[in-house]
Amino acid sequence: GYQPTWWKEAVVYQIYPRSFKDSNGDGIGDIPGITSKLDYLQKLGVNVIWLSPHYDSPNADNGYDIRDYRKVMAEFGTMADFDTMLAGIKQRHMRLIIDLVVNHTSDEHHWFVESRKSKDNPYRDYYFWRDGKPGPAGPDGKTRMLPPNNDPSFFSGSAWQFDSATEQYYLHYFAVKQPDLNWDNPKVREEVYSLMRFWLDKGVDGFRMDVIPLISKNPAFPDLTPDQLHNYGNAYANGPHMHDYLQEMNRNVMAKYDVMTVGEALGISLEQTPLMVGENRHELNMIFNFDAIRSNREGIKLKPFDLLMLKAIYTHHAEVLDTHSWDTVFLSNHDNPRIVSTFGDDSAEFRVPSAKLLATMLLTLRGTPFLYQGDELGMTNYPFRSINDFDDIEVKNAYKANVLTGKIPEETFIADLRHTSRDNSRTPMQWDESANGGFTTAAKPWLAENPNYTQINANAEVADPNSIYNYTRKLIDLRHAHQAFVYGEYKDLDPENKSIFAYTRALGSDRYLVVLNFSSGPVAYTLPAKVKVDSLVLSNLDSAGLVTDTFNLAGWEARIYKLK
Ligand code: ISL
Ligand code: CA
Repeated sequence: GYQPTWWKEAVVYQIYPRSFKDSNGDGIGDIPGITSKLDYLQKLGVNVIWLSPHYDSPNADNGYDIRDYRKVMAEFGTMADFDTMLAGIKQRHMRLIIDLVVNHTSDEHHWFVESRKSKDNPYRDYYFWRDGKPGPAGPDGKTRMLPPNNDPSFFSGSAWQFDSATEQYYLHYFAVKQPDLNWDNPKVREEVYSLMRFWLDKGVDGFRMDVIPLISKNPAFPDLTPDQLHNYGNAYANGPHMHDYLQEMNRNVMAKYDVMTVGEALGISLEQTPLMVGENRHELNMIFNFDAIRSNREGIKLKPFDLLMLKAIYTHHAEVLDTHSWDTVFLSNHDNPRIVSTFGDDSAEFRVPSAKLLATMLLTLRGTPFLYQGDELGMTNYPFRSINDFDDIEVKNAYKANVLTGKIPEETFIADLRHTSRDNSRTPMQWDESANGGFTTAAKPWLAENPNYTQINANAEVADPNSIYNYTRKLIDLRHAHQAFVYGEYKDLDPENKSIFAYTRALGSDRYLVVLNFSSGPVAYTLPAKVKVDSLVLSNLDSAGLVTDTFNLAGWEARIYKLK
């Protein structure tokens, strides 16, 4: 049997604070801006807000580089603003989870400022410092230093940075300004548990844990093999003490509060997942597995979407993760392009139905659904034209490493990033038809608003009963009204069908059928004989009171039926 829990029944909405709502006209989204939109979120019906980092940061990676874990980023407001927001969230019966970024800090965090000063500084072992390797001699006959090993950084180049103060290298899996913390040092772990308690004692309801599988490293730092270099994320994840540290964290922190935790499980396979989220493991409640969201990606290139592969992934999830190891469902976040542009069809004809179809799927599959800000409006990718249109450090570094060195032609690079850049989902929220989409009164927001805000915006959609926003609201209501969508068994009715995704969710006698046409053309779909439809519950087109065994589905049509 299953254990009913609030975080299993919740619908989560991710806010990227920099891009949500600017309250003071400086062009940057902020916490009072979020507070001013809580009614909007409550009306949508979401239960939990996941807030991307709101901490003091020099913003090398938009807040994923934290300088002070106990301070609010000045651009976002004050601690009083945070408290007001949290109170507003609770008043509306919603909850808040915050981003826990503790694989690394900013190089401006005082731990690192101390650590880099000298080899015997008390904070030296908070990070990984290693001697370089002597390399071949240069033209002057002097030996050149090489990094301690061949680990690459996710943001291009070596994961080791030479620091002249002590003539050693420090480890940074991400930007040079994001040194990795040494979790083998018990003092580091105590610091992390203590800052977690600081926020939990304020009343936050849990954490989304950034790249949490990377926290445990092999201190010998052997070179990666050529095979490992192809997928270094996997090589970095799942280190020797990862489970020990998560269990210790759980015992010391989570076990003492009623909280939810979701780990960003970079490098963790589905087969390894039950070890992190199994009820009896006492580690995390759920994780983000990237198989689905990256099913049509190869590096910075978008591959053609393959429905058969996506269905196989969800079925595989249902097989591996039972009710004792909970799952998440998501196809977008701040690291990925817009859902409708990537998995749907953002053309004028199909943007609305395909965005609704994707929402139908996310909110009726097994696992806690995570919606990303703006997806409830069907916001689309941005028409990037040149490197100057981008902000993201990942793009800027990759441009230097690949375009400026002649490895990738400029046009190819920009054309690929137009489809896959993280900045696609970081353009500001489109609130209304006024200048800059009502996001800011500044002349220029920190990242340009998508010019389609005049057509696509919250103001218009809240007022339109047939909008993506109001359809998403109905879906959330439906999920909340019927536990079959939360706890029900999942079955794919036709895994080999290349355009239709048809599945049932069943809890006892409460049984539903979801039929999704993942193509732009009409498709006739005949139900298996044993599936008997009772009545239509919801559809994204006004197709259909029709109840027969063969459905004639229009392009991107989605229907939910009650079964007999
Ligand atoms: O988005 C990616 C590549 O386009 C991933 O490699 C991403 O960097 C990875 O999923 C880790 O993401 C998290 O940690 C990063 C931060 O930049 C991301 O925003 C965050 O979600 C470092 O903190
Ligand atoms: Ca602001």
